[in-house]
Amino acid sequence: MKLYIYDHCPYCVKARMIFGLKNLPVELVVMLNDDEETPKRLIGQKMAPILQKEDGSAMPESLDIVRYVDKSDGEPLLTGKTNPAINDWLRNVNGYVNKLLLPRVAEAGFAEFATPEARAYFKHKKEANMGSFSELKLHADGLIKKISQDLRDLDKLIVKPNAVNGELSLDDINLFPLLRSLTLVSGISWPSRVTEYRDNMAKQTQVNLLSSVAG
Ligand SMILES: N[C@@H](CCC(=O)N[C@@H](CS)C(=O)NCC(=O)O)C(=O)O
Repeated sequence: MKLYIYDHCPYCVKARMIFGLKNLPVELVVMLNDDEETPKRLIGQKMAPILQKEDGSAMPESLDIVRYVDKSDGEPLLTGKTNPAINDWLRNVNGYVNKLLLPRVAEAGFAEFATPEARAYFKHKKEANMGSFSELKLHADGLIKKISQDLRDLDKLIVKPNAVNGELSLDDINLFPLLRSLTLVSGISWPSRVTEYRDNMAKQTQVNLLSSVAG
């Protein structure tokens, strides 16, 4: 199967995680960020991730892909209970974290930005929604303090390094992509259990962290 992604995209990381966790082969195709033709041909809109199955049919929506792949061998892995506190934590952090992340993403060495046009497309589209990146960057120090405090709260919720609630669940699929994105940002203080969880999940899911991609 082929998985069409952007490397920076947290939804794409969700889909990548399930292949890695199950150790199933998948061909990753990183689209250029300004390539509208490929996703429109596959699913009728410009959106990633997209799973192309062996029969050629294409499936959008990260969590649909996760469920489909997890069930594909009759031995689902994501059988653990979710914890509403993880969902609440993510909802709070997702309310502000893009202000910190998107200006960094726009400057980092991701394959979807291999041409200047692809990088400019991303910046233009996101700035239209979020305001100018140079303005957002002025708030970086405050946002780094805020996320560092929120990570301290998360530390208390981590049950095991190999599964946030002790047994793999959708909470892991939702939480790890955000932690991976945060590794783009230097200066964050990472509490020990969150660090151990982040590093262990990167290994288990075979999805790289981003410390070396930062621009
Ligand atoms: N509900 C979708 C959301 C996916 C999504 O928002 N993907 C973003 C990239 S992070 C996207 O493709 N946006 C269109 C664009 O980048 O032009 C999912 O879970 O798969």
